[in-house]
Amino acid sequence: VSDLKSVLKEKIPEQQERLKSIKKTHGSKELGKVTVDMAIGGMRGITGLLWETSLLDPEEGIRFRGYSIPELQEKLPAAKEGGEPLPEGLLWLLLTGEIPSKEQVDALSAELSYRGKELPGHVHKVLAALPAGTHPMTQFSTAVLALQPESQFAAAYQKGINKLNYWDPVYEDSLNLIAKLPGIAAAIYRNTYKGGKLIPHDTSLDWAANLSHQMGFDGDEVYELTRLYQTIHTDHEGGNVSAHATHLVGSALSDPYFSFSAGLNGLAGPLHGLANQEVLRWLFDVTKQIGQNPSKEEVEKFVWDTLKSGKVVPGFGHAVLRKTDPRYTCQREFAQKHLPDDPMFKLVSLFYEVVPGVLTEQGKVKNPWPNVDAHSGVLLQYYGIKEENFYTVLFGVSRAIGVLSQGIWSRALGLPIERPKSVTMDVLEKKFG
Ligand code: NMX
Ligand code: MLT
Repeated sequence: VSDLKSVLKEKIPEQQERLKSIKKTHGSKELGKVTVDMAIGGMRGITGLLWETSLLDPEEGIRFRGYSIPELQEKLPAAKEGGEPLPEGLLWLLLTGEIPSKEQVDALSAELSYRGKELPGHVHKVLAALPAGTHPMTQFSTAVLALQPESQFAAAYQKGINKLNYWDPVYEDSLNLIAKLPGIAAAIYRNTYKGGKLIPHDTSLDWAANLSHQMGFDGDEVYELTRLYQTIHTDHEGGNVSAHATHLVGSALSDPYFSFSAGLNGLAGPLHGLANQEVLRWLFDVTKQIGQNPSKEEVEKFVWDTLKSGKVVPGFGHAVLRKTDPRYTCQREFAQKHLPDDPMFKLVSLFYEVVPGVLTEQGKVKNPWPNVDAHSGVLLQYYGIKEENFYTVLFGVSRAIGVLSQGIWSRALGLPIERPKSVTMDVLEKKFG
């Protein structure tokens, strides 16, 4: 067997046994303590989720099924010799734990192309009915929800599917949804910024190149950027807002359309995925106020002014990471290779020199280093994707690959409905007062 679904299916029984044995042998052991600060402080530091597809180390950053980003760049099949990984390969890795061959990835590209080449007509109508000026993330989440009537899982549940088989229609829904996302994102882009003239899906292109192509951007380099971008934004373990929201909603056995739409609504927040849009606005503010070539001192003052006005510095800080995000580093390397003299890249580099020092001096943040969102917009700008309001949609397309892969495993492993206990202030005062 070598197609994705068969390889995945073979792995499920052994992983179910593995989890059973972990529960039996270690089920009552403690993973850590929970303090009042943690309950009040967004559950920061509580280890309380099972998430198989990736794991975040505070110092080293993300690993996908054990592989770092440089390792993925080396090992995953690429569209061209020495090029960036194909995100379809990462989908395979996240679902099976195995690095696929080029043939397997090509077959998966063709399958996604087949599943995704047409959007149901009503999705276009739903998008067209939204008022002009509706934010692209609102459009995106709405379009995903508009696909929900296609859910094979919801239909199977109504027919009384055995819980042992949940994973199968969830797999079908997830693959169909991932396949359709480039078409949805491109339709939103073309409707919002290019007068509604859509560009048809090209069955000869891989999944990421099709996204770029349907948006209206063709060429080797922009395809490579899209492949890299779509690979690195997929997954960031389970506790981030979009992953956790998708997981939470899916745990009620809401189907992948419902749960991913919920995840997108979380990604649309400025402290999470919308930060990539905010970074671009902030960089434009800098150039408007102090020009394209500001000095270090001018940038330093600008950062302090942002902090003093009670705003966050977008693209910096992280809830778990304590070093520069490796997703930032690989985008920096891409820029050094392809756009070393771009003035906006130089500005981003200047911020990398200045911001961590200012945030450290201010003494509030736990992590003064840049995250993924500090760099992505500048690369997109360079290739002509100038509309920063759209950037979080691109993040969302990628995030589907991670959170839906875990969603399939959550159903295969029979994970239960998520329902942590909450308390009132009254309870805390009575308990500890
Ligand atoms: N600029 C200014 N203040 C900050 C920043 C920042 N970049 N990061 C953290 N702080 C503040 C934070 O608001 C908090 O202040 P207060 O005590 O007044 O509430 C204090 O520093 C301590 O926060 P941390 O524990 O360091 O950070 P936390 O885990 O609460 O939040 C983020 C993590 C990512 C939400 C936060 O660093 C932030 O708001 N960064 C800017 C927005 C951003 O770039 N988000 C994108 C994250 C990546 N992604 O794609 O999702
Ligand atoms: C993410 O990619 O989800 C962000 O870095 C946020 C996080 O991990 O908390």
